Amino acid sequence: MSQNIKNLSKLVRQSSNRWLFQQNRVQTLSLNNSSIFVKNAINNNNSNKNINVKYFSTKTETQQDLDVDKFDYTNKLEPQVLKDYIPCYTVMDQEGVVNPPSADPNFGQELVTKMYKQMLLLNTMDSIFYDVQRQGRISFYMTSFGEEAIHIGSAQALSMDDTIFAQYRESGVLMWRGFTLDEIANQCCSNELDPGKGRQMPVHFGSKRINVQTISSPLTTQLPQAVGSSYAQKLAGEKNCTIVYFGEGAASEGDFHAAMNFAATLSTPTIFFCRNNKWAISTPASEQYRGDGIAGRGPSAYGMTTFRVDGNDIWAVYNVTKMARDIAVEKGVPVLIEAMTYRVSHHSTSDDSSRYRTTEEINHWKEKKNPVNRLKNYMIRKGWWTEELEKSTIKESREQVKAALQKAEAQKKPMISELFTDVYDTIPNNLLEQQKELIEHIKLYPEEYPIDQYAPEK
Ligand SMILES: Cc1ncc(C[n+]2csc(CCOP(=O)(O)OP(=O)(O)O)c2C)c(N)n1
Ligand SMILES: [Mg+2]
Repeated sequence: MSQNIKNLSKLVRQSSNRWLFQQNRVQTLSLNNSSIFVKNAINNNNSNKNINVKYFSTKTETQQDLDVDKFDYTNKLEPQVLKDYIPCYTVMDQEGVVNPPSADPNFGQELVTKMYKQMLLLNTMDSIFYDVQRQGRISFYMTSFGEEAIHIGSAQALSMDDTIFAQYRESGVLMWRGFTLDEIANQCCSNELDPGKGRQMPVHFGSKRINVQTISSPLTTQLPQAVGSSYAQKLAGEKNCTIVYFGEGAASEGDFHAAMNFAATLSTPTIFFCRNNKWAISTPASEQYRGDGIAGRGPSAYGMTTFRVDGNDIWAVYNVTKMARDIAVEKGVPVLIEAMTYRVSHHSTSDDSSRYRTTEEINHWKEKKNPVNRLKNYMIRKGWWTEELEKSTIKESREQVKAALQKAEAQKKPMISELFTDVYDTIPNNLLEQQKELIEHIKLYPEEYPIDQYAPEK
């Protein structure tokens, strides 16, 4: 089939690791299944015959597609309103029964037990770190109570080569990828083993080893970045995608719309994963949007493949994320997921949610829609779990978390001079002067500063 192609992209290799990206307009090329064959050299007059040139399409359009008026015309004057809401996909009830049974991913006992234990470990860690913050031992903390199924279900559906951009309430995703309790404790305690050298607030994790970009607090900045990351994956011909997690509150930022439109028009393999937990600090979701929530923006506004899923059902989250990943990677297009859930905890240690919502509301979600209990009931039905196992696992988790915390608290803080490093490749003179001044000042008044808590200067 011969098609008109617009926006054919050309990657020109400038040197071994430098690529120049250019746009070309071409007339014809042939399509064979999903492969695109460019007819000979498109730029026949390209004088740089010897440079390595890769061609691929960012967009194919049939003649029909070029007609932007896809709607019907009508002579009836009537206001149009939203008619259909996107349904919420769910397969496992609170008793752990999967319907239809074919929707059960049917993982073995070992893997499901690992998933469940990970949820318990996340809960245990959150409880201990929350208390530790209240005792003033760390400066800040955010828990993930109520969103455990989103973390483990979605993370299990991804490949380690898929890049992750997180917002901040996704610790379980990192843990599932192998981010250790020691790494978490070192970051939260801002000690010298923290790769960020204590410059970020607690829970702003990141790790190259597990392919998770460092979290940054300004909301929604990670969405356009994730589109760039997935576009780069596509240009490099990788069979991977980038997933970006964000809250329904973050989706009110302009960056959400810019990112969605870039992803849609550039056809990038991005998974936009919205955790709709009904609250953005004290602002309820009902004050964030009108219409059909976040999912409703996908198909109509951005022409994007979209799912709405029960975020408290781990198998539904897994199935949806797996399908989203297949679509993103195989078709090279973005997918939007809106996972419906509830933020059971306070927003962070700086928040008291009893000021703006009722205990009844929280208890409803804790008791009637609890994602951890749902998986527990599934396991009990299979004969894989007992109350004794539950008790011993929680006890073990507490010991692991406490041990990691004790070790992290015993570490020194990063060297004071590190305050000035890593922003510039070469530290500019004005910063060097300030660094010298600070070190001299501390030497002059040692009794005024707890310098023994910091790693000695090298
Ligand atoms: C640009 C920007 N504006 C405001 C804030 C302050 N802030 C931090 S978290 C938050 C609420 C975000 O809610 P949501 O995206 O729903 O995520 P959730 O906390 O519910 O997981 C706000 C307003 C910020 N960090 N960045
Ligand atoms: Mg929220």
